Amino acid sequence: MALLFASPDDDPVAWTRALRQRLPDLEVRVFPDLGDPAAIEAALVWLPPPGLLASLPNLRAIFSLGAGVDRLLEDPTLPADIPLCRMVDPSLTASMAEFVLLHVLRYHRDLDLYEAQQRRAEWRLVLPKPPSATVVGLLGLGELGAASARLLARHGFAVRGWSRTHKAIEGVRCFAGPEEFDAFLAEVGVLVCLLPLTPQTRGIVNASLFDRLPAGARLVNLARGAHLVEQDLLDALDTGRLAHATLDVFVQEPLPKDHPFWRHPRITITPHAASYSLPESGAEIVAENLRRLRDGRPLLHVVDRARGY
Ligand code: OXD
Repeated sequence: MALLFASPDDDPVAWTRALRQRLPDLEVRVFPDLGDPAAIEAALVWLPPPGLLASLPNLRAIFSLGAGVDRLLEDPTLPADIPLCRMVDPSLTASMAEFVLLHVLRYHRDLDLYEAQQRRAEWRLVLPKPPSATVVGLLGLGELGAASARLLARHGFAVRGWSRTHKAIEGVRCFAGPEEFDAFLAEVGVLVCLLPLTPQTRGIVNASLFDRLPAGARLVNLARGAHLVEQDLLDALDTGRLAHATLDVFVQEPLPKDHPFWRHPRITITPHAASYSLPESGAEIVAENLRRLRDGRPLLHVVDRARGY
């Protein structure tokens, strides 16, 4: 069986090696060297050029290298009848939870304030408080949100989570649906967005959400840029409704050089760096799905296209 690997961000050599260690008969073709497209039965992709997957006449499965599949689903030529699988990989989940903890700790220990004070050469101590005094709210309790919530709870933070349907996670106060949205937000000091991007969640991080948070809350968006209404964030930071924001994802990536976020004193930017899948563990998941594809067994982590994740 031939698999097409296409990603501008992942190492094709490491992935090919890791896949072939598990499936020695697998032929891996690395975009743009497709060879005969008719021989390709599976594709492992991140941000493939629109139309690429539709050009493979015998494709039987699409595996995403990322947890989020919104960009794939936005391609109008994406073959409708071929299973699309999300990446659910322990290394991706662990690196996301680690990044969430990093930023929550940073806000909890007021490093954003100290960085601002440093710019003014100002020496002023903010008395530390215990983690239980910081309420962290996770928007999204899927694979990544739930793992992050558990890690935060283990560190002693007061953790709340909000999702479309009810979840039960030990140590986490779980809220669900539009009717519990206000109650979820009411006491959140650090809001972390880890939602999938769907028509329902696009623009969900907006002025009306900020108004429901306690004044001076901090925001961490690690999901997708389109969850956030950019001008609403700038306004909320200007009025002090929000104290600070950390953004890893943007509507346009790379973030254009003249974008106001770059130079804003109360925004921290990272270049879509929160989480990544290591070939050694991610390849295990893909290899298992390739075995299942070969044997005609049900694939793992198939996206519900109507739901969008
Ligand atoms: C993902 C991402 O979807 O890195 O995994 O954004």
